[in-house]
This record gives sequence, C-alpha cells and structure tokens, in this order.
Amino acid sequence: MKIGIVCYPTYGGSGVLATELGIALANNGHQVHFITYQKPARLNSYFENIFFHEVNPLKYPLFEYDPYETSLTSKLVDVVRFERLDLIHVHYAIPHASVAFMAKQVLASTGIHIPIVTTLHGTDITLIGIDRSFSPVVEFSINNSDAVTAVSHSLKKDTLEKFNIKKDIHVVHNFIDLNRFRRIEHKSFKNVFAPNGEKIIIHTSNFRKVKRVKDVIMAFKKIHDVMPSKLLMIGDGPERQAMEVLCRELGTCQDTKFFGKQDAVEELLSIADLFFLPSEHESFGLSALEAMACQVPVISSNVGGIPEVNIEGQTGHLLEVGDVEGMAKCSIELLQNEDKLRSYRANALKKAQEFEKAQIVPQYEKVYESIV
Ligand code: GMT
Repeated sequence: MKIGIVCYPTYGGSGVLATELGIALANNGHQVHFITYQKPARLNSYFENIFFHEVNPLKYPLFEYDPYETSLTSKLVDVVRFERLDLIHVHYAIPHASVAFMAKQVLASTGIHIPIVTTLHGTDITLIGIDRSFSPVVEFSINNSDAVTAVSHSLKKDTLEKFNIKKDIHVVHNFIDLNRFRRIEHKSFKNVFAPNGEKIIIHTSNFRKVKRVKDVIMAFKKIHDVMPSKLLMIGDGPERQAMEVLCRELGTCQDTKFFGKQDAVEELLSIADLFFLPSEHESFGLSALEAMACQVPVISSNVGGIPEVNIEGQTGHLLEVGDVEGMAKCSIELLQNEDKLRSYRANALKKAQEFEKAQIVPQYEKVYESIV
C-alpha cells in the first residue's frame, strides 16, 4: 500500500510512535510518505520506501497566526493526488483529523476517494481535546474518519465517555522494537554516572506539567536522603528550568543530571535501576514500555493506560497521582532487595515482549485493509 502519515515530528510520544510505525510499514514492503512541517526526529537515517514531504506554511503580513492547517491540507491533497496514496493515517486528532477530513472533501470534488485513519494518542482527548475550543471539531472529525484507533482500552473508554462517538474504536497498543530497546550491559558506561555503585533512577519525558516532573525530583530527594543514588533526567520542555532550580534548592543537583533531548535513550535506560513516570494523565506510557524493554522496573502513577503496561507488584509499582511518599517508599524497598529487583526486571522484559512490534504493526495493517 501507499500510506501517508501525518504526525507531530517532535520527540512527543505520538510522533515517535508514528515514525516507528512508518519505518515498520516500510520494512513490511509498503511505501510510506510522511507529511509534516519537519523531518520526524526518529527518521534519522535513509530508509528505502520512505519519503518526506515538508509542509511550509506561507507567511504573510496579514496573518497574525500562520494558517498551518490550510497549508497541511493543500500538501495532503497534492501528495495524495500525485503519489496516488491509498490512505492517510493521522496521529493525534488536533488538528490532523479535521485537516484530513478537509483534504478528503477537496479530493472527493475531483473524484478521488481517500480513506482516513485517525489514531488518538492521549492528550488530544484527555486534556486539550475536551476543551470547548476544540471539542466540537474533535468529535466531528473522529466520527468522520473511516477508521479510528486508540492506544489503550483506557483511552477508548475516555473517548466514548467524553464525546458522542458513533464510530467503532479499535484499540491498538503502542509497540516496541526489542532489537533496539534491549539492555546492553555496559559497566564502564555505568561507572561514569555511578562510580561508587550508586543506584540509578531515570525519567524521560517532554517536561510538560502533565508529566508531574516535580514528583520525580521530590521522590528522588527522599531516596537520596537514605541511600547513595543518582537521577538521570532525559528530555526537555517547559518545566525543565524550574526543575533544575528545585534540585539546587534541595541540594540534590550534584547527583542529578539533566541531559536534554537524546537519541540513544536505550543506552541510558540500560544503566538504570528504576524508571519514574508519575504523570497526571497517560494514555499508554510509551516511555515506560521502552524502559521495561531495557529491563528497568517502573514506578508510576495508576492513571489512564499505564496499568495496561506496568503491572503492580510484578513489573513495578503503581501509586495515586501525587503520592511522592509512596513512590519513594516502594523505590527504597525495591532497590534494597536485589532478588526482588532481579525478578521485577525479568517480569518487565516479559511484559514488554507482549508489545513487540511484530505483534502490533499487523493490527494497523488489518485496520488499513478494512477500509481500502
Ligand atoms: O506526553 C507525551 O509524551 C506526548 C504525547 C503525545 O501525544 O505526543 O504522548 C501520548 O502518546 C503516546 C504514544 O501513543 C502515549 O504513549 C502517551 O501515553 C501519551 N501521553 C499522554 O497521554 C500524556
């Protein structure tokens, strides 16, 4: 098939997932066209069967806000028409689902039928999708997609509860490439960060408020008070600066390292003992899955789709949102018990194997086949 993929090209979970899906589809013999305003972050080498079409919103002095949606619609119309695409798969409803609907109408007026698949990722429903400034358009464009997928049962449930949805929603979980995300024992690399055998805790995110990065810092302080430990913070975003200041105030900054955005996350995950994900909303938790694939147990909140990935008492622990005390307590217990830690590690890998890309990607292909 010839598949157009629209996504945010950044380090956010929806863009990462969309890019990995595109790569997997190309490996399965499909021709994949990414249509977005920048080359997706994970599309960092040459891939046969993958093409990239950059959207350049026209600048004009009259526009206070560049009409990105109109430029994206026009680009979609152009690519579908001239590359003869079979379908468009949009990731993250806002604004991609309504843009795809518009492109479909424009193409229909020229006699071209293009089916649309919309994948809901999380905050496009749970956080900003329900805001009145978006909700009528989100609901309309979901109902007018040819197929809709959600990344967890929890997100499907939320969508059905919050909107008047007439379409069937297929649950297709996030997936992982276990060839890339695997634990690579690298003692000398670990020694760089933990020269005296300190325990290593890691967090990766886009440092938005919804991730509750402050809980990571506060829980680490409590752990750090009782055992030698290091905190590795990967990613960047609006909360980063404030978190660096907080570490200085708490006196943990010597043992906390902010790396910013990283491509080879798996190398850092491979030296970690625990992964923290205390989010307020999390429709799946791709970052937790990546950690688990590298045999890192997860200490997380118990919201959204996280319990579909992180299993209490087996692959990690799940706590109420904001329970910093609980996060610290169960982390200390686990870090002090080598046998338990070893068994959680093995369980984490076993659970991650359920989300191997070879199991999940065919589920998307099945959805495509049903509408093309
Ligand atoms: O918050 C992020 O990490 C980015 C966000 C997005 O939509 O770009 O991620 C969402 O999609 C991921 C891939 O499907 C999910 O694994 C994340 O759980 C989800 N984030 C939230 O729901 C907050």
